[in-house]
Amino acid sequence: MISPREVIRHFLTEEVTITPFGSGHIHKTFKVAGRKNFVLQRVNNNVFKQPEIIAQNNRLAYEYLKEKHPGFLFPTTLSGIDGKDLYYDAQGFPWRVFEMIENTFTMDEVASEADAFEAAKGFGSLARNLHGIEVEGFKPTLPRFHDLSWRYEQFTEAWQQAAESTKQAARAEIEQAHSFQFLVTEYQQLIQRGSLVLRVTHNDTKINNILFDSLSRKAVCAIDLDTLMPGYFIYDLGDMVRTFVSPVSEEEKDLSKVRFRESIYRALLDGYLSEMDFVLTDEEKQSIPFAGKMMTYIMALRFLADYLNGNIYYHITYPEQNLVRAANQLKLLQLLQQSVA
Ligand code: GN1
Ligand code: MG
Repeated sequence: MISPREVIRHFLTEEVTITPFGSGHIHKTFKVAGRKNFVLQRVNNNVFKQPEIIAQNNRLAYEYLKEKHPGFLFPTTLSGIDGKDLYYDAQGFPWRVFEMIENTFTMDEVASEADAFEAAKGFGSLARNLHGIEVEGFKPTLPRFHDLSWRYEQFTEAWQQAAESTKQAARAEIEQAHSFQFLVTEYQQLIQRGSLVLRVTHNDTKINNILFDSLSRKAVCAIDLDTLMPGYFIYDLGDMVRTFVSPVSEEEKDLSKVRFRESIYRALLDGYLSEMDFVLTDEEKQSIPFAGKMMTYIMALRFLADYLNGNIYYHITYPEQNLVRAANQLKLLQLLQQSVA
């Protein structure tokens, strides 16, 4: 990899210290400490094949928010010394820099109802403030990203072409994944009935994509706007359910620790609806119970497919990691299926 120290010179002239930062699965992220602090990121352009679309969508949102909701915090990238937002290194990787938003922190697991409420309100306020923007101007940065039918097909392909030994190792998870196929049908029906409104959604509303204020613990802003694009509200609400309700994250190996916390679920719904209640249609609200199941299922399928494909998509630190993540998500899905109606 080209050294981040070399790359940062294309954005800043001062002396800085660079250290690895964050817990994302896709990009490489660094903290840059100088007179001010910055976040430096090498964009994974194997995943995001057209990083310019990210920039274009973000610009549209930024301009709209600046006009309609001045004061709303929406993190944008810095221009490089050449005036461009993205710097392409000698290996063809795009890099970008954000200003660090100080006196904030992220969490990987939700500890309290108050935190669940705040984080959901944070994502909800982004959705509410973008309500009214022309959706047609936004292009998908990742086509069919949360299309459950397509994710199921991809899982099926991965399963069919995996080596026998890999399939054996994942036998229990594959069987469980098949047993939830009815959710794909439910998804298709929702879409076909036209029950959901196409909106500009965040599409990656996991708990660690909200910055909390270090003192007040209020939500400061949503980060990771790579997948800000047309979508349905269930994608955002569902990924919150997926990452908030269990006391442990998707990385937890001890499945007995994966639990559904009813009071956290209620708090996150309250927080989200405190912003979005008057925006969502009555028909959309009927699909609230489906949201968490759908997004938990989609992540189970994606982790499992990646394991079967030989771990080509998500960063892993040990060989079974994607299988562990899939098992974790399938356990959570079972709990959601029992508890949410
Ligand atoms: C990926 O890179 P990160 O951690 O922000 C993934 C999300 C998953 C998430 C699971 C572009 O997000 O869809 O929910 O991992 N993003 C992409 O932790 O695939
Ligand atoms: Mg992301």
